[in-house]
Amino acid sequence: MSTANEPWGDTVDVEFEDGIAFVFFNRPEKKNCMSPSLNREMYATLHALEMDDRCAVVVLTGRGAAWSAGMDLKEYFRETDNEGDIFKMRIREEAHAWHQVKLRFHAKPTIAMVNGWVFGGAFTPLTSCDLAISSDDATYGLSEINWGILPGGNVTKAVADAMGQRNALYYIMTGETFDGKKAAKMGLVNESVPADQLKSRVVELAKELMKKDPVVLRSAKEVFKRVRFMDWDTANDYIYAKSDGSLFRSGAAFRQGAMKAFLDDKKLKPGLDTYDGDE
Ligand code: ACO
Ligand code: V55
Repeated sequence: MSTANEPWGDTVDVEFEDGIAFVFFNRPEKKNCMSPSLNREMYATLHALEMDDRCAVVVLTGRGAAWSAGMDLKEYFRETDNEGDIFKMRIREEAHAWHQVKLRFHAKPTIAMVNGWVFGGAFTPLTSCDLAISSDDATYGLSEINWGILPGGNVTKAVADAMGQRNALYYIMTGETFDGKKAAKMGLVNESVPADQLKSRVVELAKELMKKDPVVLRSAKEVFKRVRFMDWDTANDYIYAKSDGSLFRSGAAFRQGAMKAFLDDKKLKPGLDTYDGDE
C-alpha cells in the first residue's frame, strides 16, 4: 500500500524506481549531518516503507557531496547540551532507534549506496544496512577523536564488528580518513566501484535480491544478525525456529516449487540460479 501521508519531505527524501526506494539523507547544505529532526523523519520514513508496495529494496544514500557527515554538532550536541536529562536521553534514543532498531531489522533488504563523506555517527546506519556499495572516491573517517569525544552511540561496537580490531583501533585513535577502496578491503563495505558505476551496480544487486522469497530473505538476514551473539545450542534452536516460522509465513510455495524444478523437472540448478516461480 502506498501511504497517503508520506512522512518524508523535509530532511529525508524518497524516490521510487522499479521496486527500489532510494532513501536520501537530504540536507546537502549541511553535508547530510544527522539532526534530531532528521533522526525522527528517518524512523518514520523507514517504518512507512516496510508497508509500501513500491518498495521491495531500500537503498540508503545521500544528496550532494555527502553520504552523511555524522551527528549534527550544532543541533544534536551543542544545542542539547544544556537540556534536561530526560530530554537528552530521548534525543539519543531517537538517534539510535532509526538505524539500530528499524534499519538493522528492516522488513525489506537494505543497501547503503555510499556516494561521499561518511563520518562518525554515520558508521552506524552504514553497518546497519545489510549490504554496502561504495564509490571509490567516498571519504570515511572516525573523526570523533579529532574533536574530543570517543565514538559513541554504538559506533565503537559497529566498527569492532565490521572492521576488525586492528583497523578499528587505528581509525578510532588516529581519526585519519580512508577511501572506498580501503573500506572494501577492510570489509566495511562489500565493494567499491568508480563513481559513475555506483548506481548501476546497486540497481543490479537490488534486482538480484528481488528474485528471492521476500519472507525467507528477511528471516535470513535477521537470523544472521542475531545468532552471532548467541551460544551454539541456542543459535541452532533459534535458526530452526525462524526457518520453520518463515516458511509458514511465506506459504513455502517458493521452496516447494524450487525443489520440484530441481529434483523432478530438472529445469533448475539452485547452485547456479534463483528459482523464478514459473519453472
Ligand atoms: N555537524 C554540523 N554541521 C555540519 C556537520 C556536522 N557533522 N558537517 C558539516 N556541517 C555543516 C558545516 O558547519 C557547514 O555549515 P554552514 O554552511 O552553515 O557553515 C556546512 O555543513 C557545509 O560544510 P563545510 O564544512 O563548509 O563543507 P566542506 O566541504 O568544506 O567540508 C566536511 C566537508 C569535511 C564533511 C566538513 O564539513 C566536516 O568536517 N564536517 C564534520 C565531520 C565530522 O567530524 N562529523 C562528526 C563525526 S563524530 C559524530 O558523528 C558523533
Ligand atoms: C555518536 C556519539 C553519540 C551519539 C551518536 O560518535 C553518535 C558518534 C556521544 O553520543 O549519541
